[in-house]
Amino acid sequence: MSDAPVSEELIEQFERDGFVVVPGLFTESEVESFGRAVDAAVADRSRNDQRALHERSPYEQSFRQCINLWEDHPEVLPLTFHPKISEAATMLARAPALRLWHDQALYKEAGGRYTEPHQDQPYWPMDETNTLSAWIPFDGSTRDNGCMGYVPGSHRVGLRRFVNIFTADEQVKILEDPKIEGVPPVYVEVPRGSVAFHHGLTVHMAGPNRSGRMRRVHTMIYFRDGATRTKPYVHPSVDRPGIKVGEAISSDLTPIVWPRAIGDWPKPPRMPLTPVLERLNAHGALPTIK
Ligand SMILES: O=C(O)CCC(=O)C(=O)O
Repeated sequence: MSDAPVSEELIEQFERDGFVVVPGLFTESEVESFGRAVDAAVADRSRNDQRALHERSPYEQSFRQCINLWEDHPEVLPLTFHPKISEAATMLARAPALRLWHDQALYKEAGGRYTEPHQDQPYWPMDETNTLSAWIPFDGSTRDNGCMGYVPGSHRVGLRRFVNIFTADEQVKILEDPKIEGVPPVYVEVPRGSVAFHHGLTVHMAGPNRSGRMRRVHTMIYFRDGATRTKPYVHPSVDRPGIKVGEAISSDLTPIVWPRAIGDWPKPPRMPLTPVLERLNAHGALPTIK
């Protein structure tokens, strides 16, 4: 029997479909304690936001987004750098080494709106597409609470299209793009303790939360070590460490997650936000490091 967290069959499934659910990556007690840690971190980040759901922007009605909780909430760090998840991601990417792009909690409130179909990669200022996300629903995800839907194979058709989900731009209908038109999304319920992975180019979305309870999700985004910044547009993962276009994306803000010795946890860097990011950070989406 192999100790590897993912089988060759699951890797091939990921390569074919652009998403896969890997079962049993967490123990029950880990799900319980990590869920509590992220709950507390999200509550802390959003402590100054008194707005009701309907008072928020459409994007914020899809979920509350708290980025890089590993930096300012030490109890989240062992989740973001969980060796089993890091190793599984590296195997799925068939990469020699992966770095963390960033982590984020995505908490979809009861009554929260659907998440618009999009690809992740166009939001990131790098051309290399060996990227993927781990999506961890602490209570499991269902059609009722806003599970994810994926367009199978959409990462392999040469589609790379920016969808402005930040302003809920209904003009851009990526599902009608000729490259994937007619391929229905597959909605996937993820059991508690399992992790869903999707490729950075996979078109995906999530349903609304009709469950009456918060959909509690934590995610980690990974990219292959050696990628370079190829675009100038604003992103905290490269702007905070001052990485310029043409430079390798390697800093203490995006540490190697795997291979990494067990127990060798990355040290959160003390990198302040840039003035532009300070202005964008109205509701605790980013850590404030002074
Ligand atoms: O959780 C959601 O509603 C959307 C998640 C997503 O788009 C992502 O993890 O890339």
